[in-house]
Amino acid sequence: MKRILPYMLILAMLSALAGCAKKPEEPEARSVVVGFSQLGAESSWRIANTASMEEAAKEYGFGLMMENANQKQEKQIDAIRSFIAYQVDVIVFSPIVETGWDNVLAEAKSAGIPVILVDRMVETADDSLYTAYVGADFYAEGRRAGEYLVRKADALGMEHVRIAEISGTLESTPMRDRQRGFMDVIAGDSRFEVIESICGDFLRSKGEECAAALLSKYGKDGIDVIYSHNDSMILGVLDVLEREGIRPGQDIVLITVDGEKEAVEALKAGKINCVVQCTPQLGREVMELVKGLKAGKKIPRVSHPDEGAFTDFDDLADPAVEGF
Ligand code: GYE
Repeated sequence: MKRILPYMLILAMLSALAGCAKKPEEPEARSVVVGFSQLGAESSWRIANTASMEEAAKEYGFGLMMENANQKQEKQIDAIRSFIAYQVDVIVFSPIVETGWDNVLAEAKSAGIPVILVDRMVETADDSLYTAYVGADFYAEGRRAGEYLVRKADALGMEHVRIAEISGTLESTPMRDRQRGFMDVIAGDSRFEVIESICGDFLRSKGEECAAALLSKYGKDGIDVIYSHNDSMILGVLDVLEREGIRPGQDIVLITVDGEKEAVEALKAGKINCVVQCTPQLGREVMELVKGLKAGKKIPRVSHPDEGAFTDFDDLADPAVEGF
């Protein structure tokens, strides 16, 4: 038996080698490598988005080099430079803020590597620095939040509505556009007053801090509505309100954006009044564009997913009312 073992090993190695020899017959697509710079892990939305990108890359048979920047722009720039050095086929990235990318994007361009922006946008004078954008229409999301509030104020007969806004990361696309869309809807209606806008960086812990600061400044009777730019922050607010014996969704109207499970459950429980949807499932659309690019096709410049909102005016028992 002892003598047979080495032969068996050799045989096993030979058949493994034979297996290797088959490799070139694998689908062409496997030779595509995508460099993906994710901006962080600040929310359930972000974690679901990362998973969506990983799953889609696998499904399309693409290699995915992913770097997570932990909310640091410099780290994203480093990651993009490493993708250029590696000569990936396509660079995909979610810019944490909108400005400051021109140099590194110009480097990608001169290396001949196309860039697809996912989730967030860049602000640049040179539109040729990126090939496509895949992500939500954040302005429309902000408008949906505002439209809900107008309807709610009408339904409750509110005459003076004091709104506190908890914003996402300053200078990021969702922060800017969710604010702009919301403000555009309520502007010119004298019932509405934005008493304060503070930044919670899309983080649950900061949502808590913001809620505590707002309550100590205005008291529970000084705030009618809290509009949060994402679910993580509103869930932090909810924790604080409940701790203070304030009934979320009743004493203070809560409006949020994303649609993660915990927030949708809170909506069903009457603790949140409106959840504007923003899907993190962007991976397939991105990989479809990568495939198109590799096939030499012209790809759409902007792709927005279809989105809506869940509110306390809806039939919340409808199975379509579901979080991610
Ligand atoms: O709403 C928030 C996340 O950019 C759409 O970032 C994304 C936002 C999302 O941290 O939860």
